[in-house]
Amino acid sequence: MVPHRRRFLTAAAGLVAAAALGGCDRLAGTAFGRRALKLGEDANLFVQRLLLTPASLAREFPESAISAYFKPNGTIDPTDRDYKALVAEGFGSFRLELGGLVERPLSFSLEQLRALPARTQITRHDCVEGWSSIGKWTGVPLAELLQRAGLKPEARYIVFHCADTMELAGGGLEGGTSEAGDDEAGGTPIRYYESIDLTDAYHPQTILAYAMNGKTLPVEHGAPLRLRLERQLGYKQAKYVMRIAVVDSLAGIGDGQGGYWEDRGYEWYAGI
Ligand SMILES: Nc1nc2c(c(=O)[nH]1)N[C@H]1C(S)=C(S)[C@@H](COP(=O)(O)O)O[C@H]1N2
Ligand SMILES: [Mo]
Repeated sequence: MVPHRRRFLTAAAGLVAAAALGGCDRLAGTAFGRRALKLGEDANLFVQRLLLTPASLAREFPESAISAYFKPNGTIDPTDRDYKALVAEGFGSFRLELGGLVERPLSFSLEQLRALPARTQITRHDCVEGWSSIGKWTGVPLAELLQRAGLKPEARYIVFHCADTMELAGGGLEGGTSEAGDDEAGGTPIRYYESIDLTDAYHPQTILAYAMNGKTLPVEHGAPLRLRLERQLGYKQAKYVMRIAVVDSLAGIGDGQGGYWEDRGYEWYAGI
């Protein structure tokens, strides 16, 4: 412990000196510099581990606790033309888009998502309306996707853009794009959206689920992909997720409160 600590302090002092002398390129070019940079990586890992302590996991249940009936809620059958086309072809051409403040914008087919490391969890869903259901969810941890895309330093929030129109904005300046919605007349479709911070984004139980109770996720529960975020209320669990955007502020999303329901008065942090 003690020698390790001394090495740390020596390396840290040296790091400052070397950085002052010639910047990171020169630092990385030396054996000493490589050691110092490696130390930074270890520190990042340490902070991640701290954030991911098992004590902060939401409760998980045995198979026997799974609800015989899991109530579908909110949108249960999107009428949006683009979404219906995806349903009709079994989501074969579905791509999840991941962009915004990332080093590498990515897009994933369902097949690609299913090939990534998966997590299964049996958890209780609590809706703000006062009902609960227990379900088994399987999906890819959001952290896996974010790691592949690489967050830029300014990244603060993850925004989920969904396929389902909740209402039509009263024929604003942007005009009704007829290909976007199901309703032919007036208004820009306002589709469901949600957001979380990076702590929740990297939480091990934060997954994009493509299966429920061991079967392909059904349309009423958010096919082909829905968020599971087990330490928060039901409305945070975005269904029909099409696009994920990494942002530095929620100000430009909807009316600025971070979600469809948040913009209508619900709490942004809906901890249970
Ligand atoms: N895209 C989308 N996601 C949504 C909603 C919605 O209407 N549209 N409703 C939310 C609410 S209030 C709840 S309780 C859950 C319901 O999920 P379930 O249908 O699987 O029970 O989805 C949440 N996610
Ligand atoms: Mo809900």
